[in-house]
Amino acid sequence: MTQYTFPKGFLWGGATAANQIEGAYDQGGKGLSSADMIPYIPKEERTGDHTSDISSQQIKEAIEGNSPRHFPKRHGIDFYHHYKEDIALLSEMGFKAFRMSISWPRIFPKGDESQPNEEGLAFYDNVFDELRKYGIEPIVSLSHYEMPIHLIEEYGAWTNRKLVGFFEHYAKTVFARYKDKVTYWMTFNEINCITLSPYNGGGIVSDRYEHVEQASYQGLHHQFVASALAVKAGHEINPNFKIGCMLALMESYAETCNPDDVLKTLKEEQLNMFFTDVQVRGYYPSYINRFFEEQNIQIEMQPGDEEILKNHTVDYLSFSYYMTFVTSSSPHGEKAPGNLFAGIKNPYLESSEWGWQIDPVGLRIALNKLYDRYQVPLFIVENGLGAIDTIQEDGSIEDDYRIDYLRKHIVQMKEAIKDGVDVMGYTAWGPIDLISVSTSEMQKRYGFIYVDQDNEGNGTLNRSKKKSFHWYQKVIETNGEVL
Ligand code: BGP
Repeated sequence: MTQYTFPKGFLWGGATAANQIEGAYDQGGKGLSSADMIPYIPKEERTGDHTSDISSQQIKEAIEGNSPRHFPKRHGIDFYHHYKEDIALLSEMGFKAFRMSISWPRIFPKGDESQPNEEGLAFYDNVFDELRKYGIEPIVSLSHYEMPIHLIEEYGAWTNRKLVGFFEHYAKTVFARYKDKVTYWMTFNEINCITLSPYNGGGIVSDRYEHVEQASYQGLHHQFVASALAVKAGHEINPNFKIGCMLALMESYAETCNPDDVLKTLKEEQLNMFFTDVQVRGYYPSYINRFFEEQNIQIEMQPGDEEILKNHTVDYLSFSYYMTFVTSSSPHGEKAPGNLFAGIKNPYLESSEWGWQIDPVGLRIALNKLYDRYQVPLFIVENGLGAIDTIQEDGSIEDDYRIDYLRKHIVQMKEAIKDGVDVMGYTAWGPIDLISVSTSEMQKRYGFIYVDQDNEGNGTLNRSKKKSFHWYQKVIETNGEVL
């Protein structure tokens, strides 16, 4: 029978990443991570939109400790010490699910050790126990934009095949440890990021490679294999595990009905679907060969790789959705930025304060297309509005703009469910204000819960409820009936 509303057991909640919330970067035996190297650069001094792709020089300064900059991802919002208070607030909102990531260098400080760091493992035991206490399902990413810095400096990060083994060992360690506490996993956050923002996605420092695309796509192949091996190991350790892939979805419309525009849009769509084609279908699609040839990219595969990819595909497909783009065969006009990508401005859409084009209907389109293509459960694991919040005199925050954004997207998700799409859950990005990945800002806030901290790291870190807190609480309580 057609599902006309949100299914029972729908995973409502919010999503975070260790490097954007935890802090305590040098506590509990944690090693330095790639994210710990990323400084906050004020807007006036920035050269691009994205500040996460950094240079060898910046890494050197950060490691030697002689940079005058503030490093926001080292401190996050200090979830490491506030997790009990934060989880209690999430539970008050009625969360069914909480997406978070494990910080790899908290478990393996250097990344290449055989023995894990017990203090790191114990921290996540505590977090999972706390979530379980309130009946909140943890949704855990193994890798969300961070890796031990040692693996970058010593091995060249994901360009090196050895990373596959290190990652597999890390995955097996946490799967075995948390097999009775966690059911839902995902391997690499926004796996397409490695080709768009190589440092962020794969620890690849662009100035160290002559042909960065070659390095990135080779690194990506290693991530594909590592992800499939993790799926294999996870299913062996607990057959009930649900292990997914995660894509930054980049829906784009052809600017006109000129066949050249339509073709260009199709080609861009293939380049976005390439990642999930491999992880859901289990093989490299034929269209990618031409792209590799034109870009002079050669993927080195080992015997057995194709079989690994084929035999260990993911259980579900999760993705982030923030904006859409427009594609033209002859690029022109004003650019509309996005989290990893920029396109042409769409005259029918409004934009966020950061220029991201807001497109709720695009979410319904994307859900339909993804389900047509793959026929596996879909999970929206990131969606939300980054905005500057103003605190009223009485301390309240009237974030109606955020409610409006989320409501419109949830309405369209519901329409997609009516269309017959199998959607398993929705976790809004940044339920508690956190550090922005693209700009390292604190003032780009997504939360239902406000955190008192500014871009330079000053503030009490006190948590308070915004208007959207009460709105989302109602949405979850009524399983999406009251929006
Ligand atoms: C996604 C990342 C998240 C998150 C989000 C919002 O690409 O997976 O980690 O931060 O984008 O982006 P930003 O923080 O730049 O606003």
